[in-house]
Amino acid sequence: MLPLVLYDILSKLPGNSWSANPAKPRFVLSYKKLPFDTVFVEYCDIAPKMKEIGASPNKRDGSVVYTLPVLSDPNTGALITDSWAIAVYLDETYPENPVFPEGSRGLIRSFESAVDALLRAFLEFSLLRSSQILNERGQKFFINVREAFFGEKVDEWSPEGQKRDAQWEALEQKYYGSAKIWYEEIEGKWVMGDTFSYADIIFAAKSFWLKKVCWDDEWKRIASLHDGRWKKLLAEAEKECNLV
Ligand SMILES: N[C@@H](CCC(=O)N[C@@H](CS)C(=O)NCC(=O)O)C(=O)O
Repeated sequence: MLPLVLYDILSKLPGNSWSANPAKPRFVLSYKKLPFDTVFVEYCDIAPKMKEIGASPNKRDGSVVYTLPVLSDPNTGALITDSWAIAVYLDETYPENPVFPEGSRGLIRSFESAVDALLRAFLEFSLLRSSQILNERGQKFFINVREAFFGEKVDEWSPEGQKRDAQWEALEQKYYGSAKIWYEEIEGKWVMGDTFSYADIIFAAKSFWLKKVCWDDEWKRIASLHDGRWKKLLAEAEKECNLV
């Protein structure tokens, strides 16, 4: 079998990998024990590079935008944009070790929407930290794109004080507070009890991202929340996916 190719976003961090959306297919590929190589692309080069390889653009709020992750599968010729479409493709093409237990896709899709909606309240903070781990060229581009998206200059995204405090409150109480309810609703380690699924990958990928982009004291704050359960859950998901 030829290795698949995952297009991910370059950063200054050791090992480069940091971004939540490309982390999801990385978790899936490793969980399924599929061989793959990663091509890291500078944020500002995503559109030209994806046009060059013939990848389809994505949609964001009605506009067309080239995004990562993209997966290329030389075994079938498939070239897929979007983390969700990639997960579905991988489960359908390589059914061993499924990440979507039978009949779960619709619910997991809703789960992802719920996670993303809760994240919105502290997105400016997380994206500020994300911008800070990019190389200069990538950082400039990233900030321009997100300033247009938020309608706010980068300095206004998450200034220390009331706004930052409210973002932390949303992160700790709404985001991880809701997750606590979901994960406590059923006995067992995962969202679906004893069955590991793409829902856990969605959630783990966000914690992975926060761990990578937050400053040490900020990650410690998240890691100690609810008796350390989110740090532990991330470590367990990484282990389940053969990433550590
Ligand atoms: N729904 C998409 C979202 C992908 C996405 O927004 N990717 C970001 C990086 S995390 C991106 O490539 N952005 C490029 C840009 O905004 O120009 C997915 O899950 O793959």
